[in-house]
Amino acid sequence: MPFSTLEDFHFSAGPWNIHTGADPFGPEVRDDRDFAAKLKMLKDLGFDYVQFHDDDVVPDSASQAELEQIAGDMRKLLDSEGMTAEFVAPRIWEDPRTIDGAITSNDPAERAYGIRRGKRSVDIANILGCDRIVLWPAREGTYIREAKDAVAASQQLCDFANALLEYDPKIRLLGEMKPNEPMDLMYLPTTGHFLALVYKTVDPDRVGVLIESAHAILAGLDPADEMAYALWHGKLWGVHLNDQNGLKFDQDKAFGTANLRRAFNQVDVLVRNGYGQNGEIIGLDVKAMRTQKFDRAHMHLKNSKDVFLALADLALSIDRSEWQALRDARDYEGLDAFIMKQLMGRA
Ligand code: XUL
Ligand code: MN
Repeated sequence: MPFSTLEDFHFSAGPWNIHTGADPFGPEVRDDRDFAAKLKMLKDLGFDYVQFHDDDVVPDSASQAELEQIAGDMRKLLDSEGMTAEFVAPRIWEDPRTIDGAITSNDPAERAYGIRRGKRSVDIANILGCDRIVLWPAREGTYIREAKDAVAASQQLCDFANALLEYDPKIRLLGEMKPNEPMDLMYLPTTGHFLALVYKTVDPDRVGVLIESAHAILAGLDPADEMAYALWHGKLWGVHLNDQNGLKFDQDKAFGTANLRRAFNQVDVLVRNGYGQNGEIIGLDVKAMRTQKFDRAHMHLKNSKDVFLALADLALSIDRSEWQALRDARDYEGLDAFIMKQLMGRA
């Protein structure tokens, strides 16, 4: 696979990435914007794709007929702005029926609700014209290990994937794994766990992963190596680039702002492995600081995209023969200095 070019990269973000600044300890600090305003903002910033949760498009209370109508209207709005849906993710963590999980709840009626919600996301995706469903299994875990049977839970996660794959023969499912939040003990806490589950599903060819930088970092893993492993499986179908300052809450910092070198290594592995050439999108999952004023509370998106493009430019122009010569000589101190100079613009 040849290297990606800058033209291979298309960017996406979700409406939740332009937000009001509420956090678990305090209320909103900025006004909200309606979806159409967010869409225009994204377009102006050079984004061509939008990420959706199911209820960003259609409220869960809508009937099937209403779903078709509302999702159809959203499709028209996207078309009129020249935007495309990247994926739909069932928001299976806010409903009272999913307090104990939507997939691994001990109550079969709640598990049935989770599957119904997943199928509705497939219906919405079809109307929006995208074939990707992203699964972030937020409440699939426990606060105390004795609360659920972890072997049964593994099968329930596989059953959920199978239900969606069987519901629609074209849909693809992307697992987005996160180790630390909101549950204490999360099932399938890393990409590697989900990749092992992929091969137990009824159609492994239609199951892959979306890797979020911060989620890998929170698991104590290097996001570039996580991406490399998924690329080797041919299963890196989405990314959520962002950054994370140590083992804290999921910060969703702008890409590259906590650790530029770690960001470069993510971009480099994507560039070297032709990411984007089969329709994969550069997705961002970033949030403006709570302390940012309203009028420029979208600049974290632009900043992240600019950092990505600058690092992609570096990955495409860096002297790879010098890099290789340093590897061949096992001069890793020299390689360390070489990379640092590149990142500092002092090469
Ligand atoms: C949670 C997270 C989600 C998913 C989509 O940490 O990243 O927003 O990206 O459900
Ligand atoms: Mn994410």
